[in-house]
Amino acid sequence: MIKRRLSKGTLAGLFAALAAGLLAAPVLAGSGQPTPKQIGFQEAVTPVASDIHWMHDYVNVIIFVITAFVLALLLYVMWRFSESKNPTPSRTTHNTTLEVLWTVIPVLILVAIAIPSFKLLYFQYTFPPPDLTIKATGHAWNWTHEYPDQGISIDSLMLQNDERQDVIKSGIPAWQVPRNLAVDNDILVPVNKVVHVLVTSSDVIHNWTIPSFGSKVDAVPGRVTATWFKAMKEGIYFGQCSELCGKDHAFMPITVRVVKEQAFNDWAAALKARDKKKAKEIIRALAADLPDQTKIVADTRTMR
Ligand SMILES: [Cu+2]
Repeated sequence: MIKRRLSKGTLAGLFAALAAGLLAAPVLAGSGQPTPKQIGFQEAVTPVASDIHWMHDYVNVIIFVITAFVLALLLYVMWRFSESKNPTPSRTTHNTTLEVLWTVIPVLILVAIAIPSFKLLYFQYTFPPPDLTIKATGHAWNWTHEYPDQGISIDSLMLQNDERQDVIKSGIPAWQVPRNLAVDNDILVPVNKVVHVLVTSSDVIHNWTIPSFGSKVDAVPGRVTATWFKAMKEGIYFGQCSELCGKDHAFMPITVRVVKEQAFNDWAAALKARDKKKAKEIIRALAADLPDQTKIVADTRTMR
């Protein structure tokens, strides 16, 4: 009797821990960059990322229910049909009702997953008309971002540790200069605008990725691939090359600042006029105004 109660208690504890992990996942993360003790995704700031997070949680619930059901069945079978409880096994080999059920129910579950999954896929690949187009070219090992309509081009290289210290000393808050993610030249995009990113490579296959935007697309030499995003929250968002490309694959990050349209226009105009100093000043002013995104956010999928 005591033994049975113990096993029930352990089981309940296990389920509780799993459920807690599942529910906690969307909340234990910051925005735009990884944060210590993070469990969930970085905050979604685009409709696509928001839908990806929803899809993840939805499928996770289904996985949890199926796993719990199969575990319960296994435990029941081990107990009910053990040799001591069931010395003469039944010789039944077919049960039509059961066979129909275990075929039809999984099919229905797959359909329930497929419908939102295809919807999401269509959403990701149906590009709304662009407000801004950027061409991102991966090199071994850095990124070039060109703004064809603004006539500007920006090379971004990862900051080494001593360079990071210099940037922090120049007035950029330390949380905006994370190790192995910060670059020397951030790129800017306007908030609430549709941005098309045309992605290619000058050498090997790289991948242009910003987790908070739900954007991830291969950069293939000789081809142009594309992604789009509509960032709905001002801030600084970091990404990395996400296709194994060689020895410095881990050291070619991407830094995107989402800013008000006026700030974007000023910055683009300054760069067009080759006034790098003014462009840096605009970024410094923006950086000072940002609330700390490494703080845990309450809901990571609010953008829709
Ligand atoms: Cu790469």
